[in-house]
Amino acid sequence: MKVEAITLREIQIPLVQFFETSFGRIYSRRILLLTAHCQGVDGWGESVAGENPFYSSEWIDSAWVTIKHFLAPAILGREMAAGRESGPLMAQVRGHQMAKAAIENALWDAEALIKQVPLWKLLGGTRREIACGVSIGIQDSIEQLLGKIETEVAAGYRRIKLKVKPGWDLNVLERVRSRWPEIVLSTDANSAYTLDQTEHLRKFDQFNLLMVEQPLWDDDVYYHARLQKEVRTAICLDESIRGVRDAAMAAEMGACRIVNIKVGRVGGFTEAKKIHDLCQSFKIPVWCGGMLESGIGRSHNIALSTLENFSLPGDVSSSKRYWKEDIIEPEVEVSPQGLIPIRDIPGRGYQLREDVIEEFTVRKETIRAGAVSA
Ligand code: OSB
Ligand code: MG
Repeated sequence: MKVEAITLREIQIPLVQFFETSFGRIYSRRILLLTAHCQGVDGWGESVAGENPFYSSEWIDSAWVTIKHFLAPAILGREMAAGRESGPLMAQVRGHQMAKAAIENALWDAEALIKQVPLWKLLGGTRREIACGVSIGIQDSIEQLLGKIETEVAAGYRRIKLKVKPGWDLNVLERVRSRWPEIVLSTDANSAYTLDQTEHLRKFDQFNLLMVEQPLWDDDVYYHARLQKEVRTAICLDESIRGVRDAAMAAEMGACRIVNIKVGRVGGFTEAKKIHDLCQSFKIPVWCGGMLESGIGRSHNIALSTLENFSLPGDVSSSKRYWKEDIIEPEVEVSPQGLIPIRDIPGRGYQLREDVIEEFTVRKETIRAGAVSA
């Protein structure tokens, strides 16, 4: 497998419903898609870098220039036996996991097509269906939130995750739990609290939550370990886990009892698999996080979720919760039992709608070996 050229593309798509976290609200997405042209086979990847550097320091424009000037030149023209060989070639660049993941995942996508095997099998997956939950953003009112939860529970989702922040937390959980005492419920704070608020965070314990996700700083492990000793509810780390060493540190320190794996946040499938295996050895269950992906990233998340230790419902939900029209065919659908069946065909399992991709594209640039210098 040799990468002859890489095409970067930005698509812009409106979300069917706005999405609000503790760091802000968005109404539409700008998504970087990447095509690795490998001697007749095209592999596709999606970067989870957002519209702004608020979830992490990376954002779509930083990913674009980092790929163009450093990562693509490190990959172009190189002969590789497998997608996993791309990581070491890009290792000189520090950080920029979301940019690296777009390339690495495109190469796994190509590898699965070249070998004519389903991507989920190539990754080492075993599950034939995956369990789905939803992440519900902060709303304008609690009534509006209750309406959304009602819709998702009726659709069959197996876990409801609520975004929280100071002022939208205990009051909300009180109302939700009194209406649904039994549903599997969790919260995600996206780093909205500090260790000074331990007493406040301890009050989350009364709501029988599956987990509280990333309560403290995005780059922290140590203070989460301190907090986990003070609260009964399991802490789950998202932002803090940028690679397998972070996961090992968190496991050894007892900073969490659950890990959210986002393949785009950790630099690609190879690192995601390492984190999966490490967590399994510590008996820490993992689940697949989402970043409001288009169909390409979504199909990759589905493939990853087939690994054994993805034993909790992920944030991978149906295309129609995000997009009027997704860029893949068929769109991702969740059964009334809250499951996505795994498609047993070569590659990512979903065809691309290249006409729709073209329609949403606002810029495109192809990079060839030797054509760009830093
Ligand atoms: O923290 O998991 C998060 C979306 C954007 C940025 C961060 C997060 C999220 C989600 C959405 O929770 C999950 C999804 O439905 O894709
Ligand atoms: Mg999160």
